[in-house]
Amino acid sequence: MSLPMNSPVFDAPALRMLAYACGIAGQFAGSRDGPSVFREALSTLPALARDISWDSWIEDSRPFSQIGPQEALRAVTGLAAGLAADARAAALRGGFPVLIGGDHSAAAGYWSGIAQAHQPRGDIGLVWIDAHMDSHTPFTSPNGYVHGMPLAALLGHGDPGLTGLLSPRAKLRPDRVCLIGTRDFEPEEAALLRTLDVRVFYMGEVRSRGLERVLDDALEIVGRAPAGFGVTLDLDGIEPGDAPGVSTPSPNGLRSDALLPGLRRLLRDRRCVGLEISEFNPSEDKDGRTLDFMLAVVANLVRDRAAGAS
Ligand SMILES: [Mn+2]
Repeated sequence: MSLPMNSPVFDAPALRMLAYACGIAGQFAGSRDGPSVFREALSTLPALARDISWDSWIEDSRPFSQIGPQEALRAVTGLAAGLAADARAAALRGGFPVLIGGDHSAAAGYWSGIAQAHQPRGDIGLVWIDAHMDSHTPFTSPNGYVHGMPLAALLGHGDPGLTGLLSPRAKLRPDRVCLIGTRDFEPEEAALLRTLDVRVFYMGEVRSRGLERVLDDALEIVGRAPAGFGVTLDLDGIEPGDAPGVSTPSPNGLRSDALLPGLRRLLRDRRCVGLEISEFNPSEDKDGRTLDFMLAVVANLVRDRAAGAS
């Protein structure tokens, strides 16, 4: 590890937070409020707030009603460029970068930035936890929503504005990526991932083998990447009863009581270089269940990173 994460000379905060306060890529205004609701809740927990700095706040405030897919793609591309630059800067500054979204189009900018920060050591891997594949291109998408495209873009497929963030190269290698909890997708996306030979741990496999075994295999895949690996959590990957605060819920998902220790295992791995939590829509959250889950993930992360740094 050449990063200063564990170096005593750096006085970096344990976590560097980035916000993507946008819902435009999925046309759900509620997900735009996700980062501010999360930040507000975090600020009431001083034990955590001390170890956290907010480095970047990407916000989109335009009205949703008249925006078509083409205009949304242009807008998202501009926001993603800013996010990519900020994510790269946060990763290079030291401290563990965490993105809070916002719709999942955040992934294109965030992981492009993280990948470019680590590029001198080679590729990064990525664990993609999500009900969906997010592997459409503008040619295959049935509705043109950009939040259904970020994984394809990171693999080098799609609109050049998204595939070419910071660098024209593909940001992820298919053999160092895997999806977990997949259950809701279109055939064109499955076809792209099959062609690229990306490993997909469908929800059926998670249920039959158990999340622990699946994570063993996932770590084997993403652990091949020489520059470490990231974790992207689309909250709709979780069973809607456990995390209702999302825009596109999908039944029969990952149970939060198993996912919380599973995520902790991934995130405390010394090779882990970043976390993204996306699609938090507070207007759909019941009893703050989704917010509580996010806070628990971040609390574990702060504890584990602070312990690792001392
Ligand atoms: Mn997603």
